[in-house]
Amino acid sequence: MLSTIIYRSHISDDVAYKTLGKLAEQANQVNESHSVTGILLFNGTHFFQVLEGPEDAVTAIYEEICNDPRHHNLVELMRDYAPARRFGNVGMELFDLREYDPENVLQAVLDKGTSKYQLTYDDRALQFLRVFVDATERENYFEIPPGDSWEFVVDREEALPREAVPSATADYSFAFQPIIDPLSRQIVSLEAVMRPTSGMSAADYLAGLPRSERYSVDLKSKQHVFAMAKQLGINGLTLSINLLPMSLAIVPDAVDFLLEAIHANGLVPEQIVVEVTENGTVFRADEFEAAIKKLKASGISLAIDGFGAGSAGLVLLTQFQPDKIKIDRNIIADVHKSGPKQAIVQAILKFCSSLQIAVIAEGVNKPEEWMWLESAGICNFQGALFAPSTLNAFPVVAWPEKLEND
Ligand code: FMN
Repeated sequence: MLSTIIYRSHISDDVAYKTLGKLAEQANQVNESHSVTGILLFNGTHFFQVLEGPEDAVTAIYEEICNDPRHHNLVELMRDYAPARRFGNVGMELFDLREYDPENVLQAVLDKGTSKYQLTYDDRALQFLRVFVDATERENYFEIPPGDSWEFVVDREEALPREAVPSATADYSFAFQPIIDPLSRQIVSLEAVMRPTSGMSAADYLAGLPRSERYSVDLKSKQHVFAMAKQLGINGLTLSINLLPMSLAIVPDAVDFLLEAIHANGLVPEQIVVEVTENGTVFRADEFEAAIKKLKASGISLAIDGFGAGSAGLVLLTQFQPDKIKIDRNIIADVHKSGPKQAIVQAILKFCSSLQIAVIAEGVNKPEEWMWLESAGICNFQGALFAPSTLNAFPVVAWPEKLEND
């Protein structure tokens, strides 16, 4: 199958420009022997490359390129399939954009680098080329240092052993994981996630219960969370709990039940955040909306969990706006390497800024993910990079510290 990959990257500091000609010469031979087209643009700091050809060959060459130390911060912009070649000339053509008149550079690339095969004006690959040549996306290139330029260090005081509390019930207990602001070293909130004793996920456990019990079990489990939070001594810290949207919509007086349990454990509604997923909010929309109104009127905050993974995300946002959005972990994973993920995060940040909604990145596991997201403007993070979720106990946080030699 004919495949096209486009990426951009940053040249490494120790690479002399004059060696690029040799690089292109060697690549030309490899590409030619595999019927691959490589168009490489260089603007003095960044590379931009189009690779097109048989999928296996393109993938194999691209893997080598990804591991090449001569560049870093490689971001994949496009991976697409086509019925016919867009770029006719196989081999490798290097364009140092600084040697061209900006007015004519795109035409020069097209004249030399392609045989104008199937290249229509609105072709996505051509648009990417155009954007790189015009440098219109340059403010979105966040250059991040290597992952090992930070160390993640447990605060000695926080590392003091924290007492685990007894499990909530025989069927399930709760794991706690903080949401933190790493640079100001603050725990923003503590999230409690149901952990069934059987080892299955909370979603599967609840889905396995008869419908008549599912939502009341979900709601009543929060009574245990509030009791555990009190035992753990969360004091004034914000506590995030998860609820199925339907538990709010169809259990009679669900909000009153929550409020009673909150007060009974010495907590206040203002320190509670209810996280709901997008899935399921579209059913029983009227009841759900009524429960949300009551929830908000009581002082409890609302967050959308796993934003971007469900089915109703943007429509939901037109109907009511939560206080917080947690961007789904699948969007966060390897965001520093993916152009589509970066574009989505930036769009989320833009509309959340217009709507005054706080943004949290969940499932942050790598320093590079955190650094890219921090550069994009996110301040609140949750993930194993900082603190694992901890059963029946207050988790210990490892705070990032910049290593001095970087
Ligand atoms: N190698 C290719 O075979 N084809 C290419 O199109 C290609 N483009 C490259 C673009 C850049 C910006 C860089 C830094 C390297 C490129 N290379 C390309 C070189 C590969 O990364 C790698 O060095 C090459 O596949 C030879 O690997 P080897 O020395 O391990 O055999």
